[in-house]
Amino acid sequence: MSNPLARARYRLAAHTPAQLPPDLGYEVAFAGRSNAGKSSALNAMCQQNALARVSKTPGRTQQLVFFQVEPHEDRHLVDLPGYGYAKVPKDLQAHWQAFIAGYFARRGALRGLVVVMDIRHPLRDYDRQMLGYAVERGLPAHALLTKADKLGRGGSANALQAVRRDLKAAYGDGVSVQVFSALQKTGVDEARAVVSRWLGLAQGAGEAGSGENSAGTQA
Ligand SMILES: Nc1nc2c(ncn2[C@@H]2O[C@H](COP(=O)(O)OP(=O)(O)O)[C@@H](O)[C@H]2O)c(=O)[nH]1
Ligand SMILES: [Mg+2]
Repeated sequence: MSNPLARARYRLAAHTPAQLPPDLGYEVAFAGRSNAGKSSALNAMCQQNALARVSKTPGRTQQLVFFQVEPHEDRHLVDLPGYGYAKVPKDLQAHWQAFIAGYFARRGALRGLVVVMDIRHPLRDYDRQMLGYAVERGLPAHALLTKADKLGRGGSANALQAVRRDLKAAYGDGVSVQVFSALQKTGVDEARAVVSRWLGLAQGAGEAGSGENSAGTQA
């Protein structure tokens, strides 16, 4: 057993750089367009039903939500603001661009980025922008192609190959990718292993390499 992320809990939501927790320890950021399945992916990886719903207040989605991975005080999962339905005024958009760009450029604790994408609509502008921030900074990124249950096995495999090729051409070897389904729990162990490694948390004995859908990952 032993899921290193099982004891993640809500810590705070930051609307401005001044509200970020001290820049210490290790953190992994999660990005995704609205409705891509990011909250569901976080909950599946942490084996919790409502972790990522804590701060889900309509109209206040523009915040960086920090989940502390207990018992550690300095390991965090960071839920980045999504992009999509909400019509955001231009000046607020500019504020967010600057906040996120600055976070990626300067956050010392940031160890990696997970980009959650609907397997049927991967690599949209927002996804590429987030991947670009990580790669420019020299940070590793990992793409989850989620809702894989919506495609058959063959469809998922095709989508994975296409995205892998695209990522390789655009970003070289810095971005890995796997299929995922929060509904069917496909690829959860694999995603958790990547995030745990970036956080410096060992996967429990017997869990790493258990092989659930391990064919999907590119190292
Ligand atoms: N079929 C399927 N639906 C999913 C999956 N993950 C999320 N969803 C659904 O997609 C919608 C958006 O999910 P949510 O996690 O809130 O997305 P977020 O906006 O990116 O945080 C919800 O209706 C979820 O039930 C999945 O793996 N498979
Ligand atoms: Mg969400």
